[in-house]
Amino acid sequence: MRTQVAIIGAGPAGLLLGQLLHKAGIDAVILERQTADHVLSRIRAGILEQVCIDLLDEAGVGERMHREGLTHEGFELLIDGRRHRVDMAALTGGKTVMVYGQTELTRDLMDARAAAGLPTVYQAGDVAVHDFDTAQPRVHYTRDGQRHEVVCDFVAGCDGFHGVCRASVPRARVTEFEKVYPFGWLGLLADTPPVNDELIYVNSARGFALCSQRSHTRSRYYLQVPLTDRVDSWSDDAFWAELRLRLDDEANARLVTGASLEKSIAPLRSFVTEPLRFGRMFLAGDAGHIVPPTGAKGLNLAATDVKYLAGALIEYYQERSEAGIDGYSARCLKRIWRGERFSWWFTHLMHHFPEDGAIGERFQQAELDYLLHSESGLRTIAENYVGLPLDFVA
Ligand code: RFL
Ligand code: PHB
Repeated sequence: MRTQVAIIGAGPAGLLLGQLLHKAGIDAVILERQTADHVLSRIRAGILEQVCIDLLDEAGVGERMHREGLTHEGFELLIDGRRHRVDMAALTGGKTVMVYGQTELTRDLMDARAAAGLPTVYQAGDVAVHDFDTAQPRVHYTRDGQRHEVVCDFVAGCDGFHGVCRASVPRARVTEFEKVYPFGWLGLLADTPPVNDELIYVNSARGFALCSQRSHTRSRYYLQVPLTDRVDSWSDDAFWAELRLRLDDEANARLVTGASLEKSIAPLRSFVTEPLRFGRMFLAGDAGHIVPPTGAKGLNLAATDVKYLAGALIEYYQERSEAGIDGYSARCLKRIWRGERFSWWFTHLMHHFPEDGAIGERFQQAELDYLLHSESGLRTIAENYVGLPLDFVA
């Protein structure tokens, strides 16, 4: 098979790239290791920045998102039993975020791709990328016991943190920056009305918790748990009981519990690969970088990588200019590091780090005390949360 761009991975990054390239008349094939149902069963992000919303509109898949997504103008911080509202809109000149699950966004992209008759190979096994330093990269995969080859101009590595693209680059050509946090997030999804109209980020004596949502009838909650905890040892009842201990009276009075639709533990990690381009192969989204989910940045950073990559490839095909692809890595990394810094900092502010000792706890309390009583402090949180501008002056 011959195509212009071979996209590895049908997560949000790969599917969005496929859609933007299609709109520009550029051919792409997507190779995905899992089934479509498996991709849709992974419950992940829930908050979209305006940049991401605009991009989905540009890709022509924003209709259901605007109909069903919930616009949020603020969120709450529950610190030591007291609520503090971060009025994002007031602090950022009217910016907001949207609650719309990654699953829904992925489904919209999959539907648009199917409706346009664009090729996606699900259950593509043993994907291997070759010759990405030449003008004609090749990708091999197996399907139903048969080996296939895709010959292309470019490879887009949208295959997530455990993907094959980054792993195919000789070690000497990559620098990886990594921090693994000493706890995970236990998440629970339930068809119960959310406990609050807005999200509540909780720093309690028993650790972090988050009250999030997918709609007016579906809630998503998270608890900070030790890395040694196993999801099987957390019954639904145990989850709700622990959540109650981390919430305030007002939230407990409104909390509606119910059977979980999904429950999983995600480890927390900060990770960046430099560079993001290797000859004619590019990394985008989780394939190149991971953030802890506290700042809700993972999916949004993936979307901006894709915006830059689509722009660079369109410039290459339409104007025969390599400027965009040459600048891709540096341009993305500048934004990625800002998202990484915020996610790391906000994670530090909101979680328990027992190994930092009593002095670490006092520093955290003092920092929260400063931020929550300073308009500049609150604006710093709000500005980062709604998403920093796309390009910064060097
Ligand atoms: P994805 O979504 O991981 O998609 C990558 C796709 O590539 C496929 N793949 C391969 N295909 C072919 N051959 C191979 N060898 C392949 N290896 C992998 C995979 O099956 C998959 O379908 O990456 P993408 O598209 O870059 O999207 C990024 C987002 O998914 C991610 O940033 C966020 O979901 C991160 N994240 C969260 N972000 C938030 O903002 N809020 C959250 O609450 C939140 N929760 C999460 C998360 C990420 C998690 N992971 C990755 C473990 C919870 C979890 C559990
Ligand atoms: C979610 O709804 O899954 C969610 C929301 C905000 C975060 C992380 C996860 O910071």
